[in-house]
Amino acid sequence: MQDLLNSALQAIENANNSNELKEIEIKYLGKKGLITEQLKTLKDLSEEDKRTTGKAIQEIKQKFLSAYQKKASQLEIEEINSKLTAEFFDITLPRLNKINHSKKGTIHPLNQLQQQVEEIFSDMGFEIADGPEVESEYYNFEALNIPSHHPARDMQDTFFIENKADPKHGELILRTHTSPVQIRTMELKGAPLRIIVPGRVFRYEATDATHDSTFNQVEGLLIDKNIGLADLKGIMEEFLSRLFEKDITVRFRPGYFPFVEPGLELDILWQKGKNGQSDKWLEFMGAGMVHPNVLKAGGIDPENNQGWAFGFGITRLAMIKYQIADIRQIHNSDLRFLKQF
Ligand code: FA5
Repeated sequence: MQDLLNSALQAIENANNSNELKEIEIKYLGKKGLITEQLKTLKDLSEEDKRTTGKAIQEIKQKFLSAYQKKASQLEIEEINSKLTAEFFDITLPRLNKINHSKKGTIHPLNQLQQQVEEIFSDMGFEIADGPEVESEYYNFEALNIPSHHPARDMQDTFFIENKADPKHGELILRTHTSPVQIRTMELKGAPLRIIVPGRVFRYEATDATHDSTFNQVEGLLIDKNIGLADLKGIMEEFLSRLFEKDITVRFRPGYFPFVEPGLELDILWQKGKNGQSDKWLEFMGAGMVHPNVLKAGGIDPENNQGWAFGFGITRLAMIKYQIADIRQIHNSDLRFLKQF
């Protein structure tokens, strides 16, 4: 038995890792282990021998277990340490140059501009309103004083959604301008109102350098008592001067939109004419005093309230501000273009 113990202790001592140690435990203490087998022989011995031999085997077992546990914890520490060494990484290492940081995303120029527009109008007390891109004929046309068969419907060629007629609101369409949100917000909030509506609009037209079939507009609507066009002129000059970071002069020209009366176009003075040449004006947006029929459609009493509205193409504004020659570049997701902003 002393030999058995010696060989067991020697095996434990020589174990290189916890798997080998586990094998040794099975070899000596498993169901058919060498020490276990010794215990099984006890039943054939006399009472006297059982006691002495039993005690001796138990002592061997205890010595085996204590050597085993000592070795097990020693191996465990060794194994943790070697794992830590293998998995060590240096968090202070400088980055590898081959990682191309120019691939980091940037905010799309159109969104950058929209954020700026929202900020400036928010500072002037305007709230930002929203409406659906899939709109009904009622909100896009009728409520804006454009009945069906009105020639003005041809001014904005329309995408229709197939088989989606709604008896109350007419066909479903892709909105052709942000003006339907005027009616939706009047219905929702009533007077007074001071909102801008940035949003995407759609027109069924051929594209060229200045026309796209999807583009973004910003609608403006102010309704209160004793409101006039002088307020509109002041607000637009303030807005444009802040946006272009220089003093901007604007002028009104007569214009026609069925939902405003009088209707007008607003131009920006872009270049003062030198040496007797005429000034260069840029067409910027449509606007006018909200038509009484439109106020009525929105549930606002036209006897006691007035307002003005405007709508400009922010995609065109982006072209002016960032000097983009072709509007179609704005939506084609070409990284060589987008990385410039
Ligand atoms: C309108 O859409 C009116 N709803 C604007 C308005 C609102 C007038 C409130 C009065 C009161 P218009 O169709 O002109 O108007 O479009 C307004 C702006 O959208 C244009 O000045 C232009 O900047 C832009 N725009 C129009 N068509 C296109 C297009 N195909 N591609 C890019 N921008 C366009």
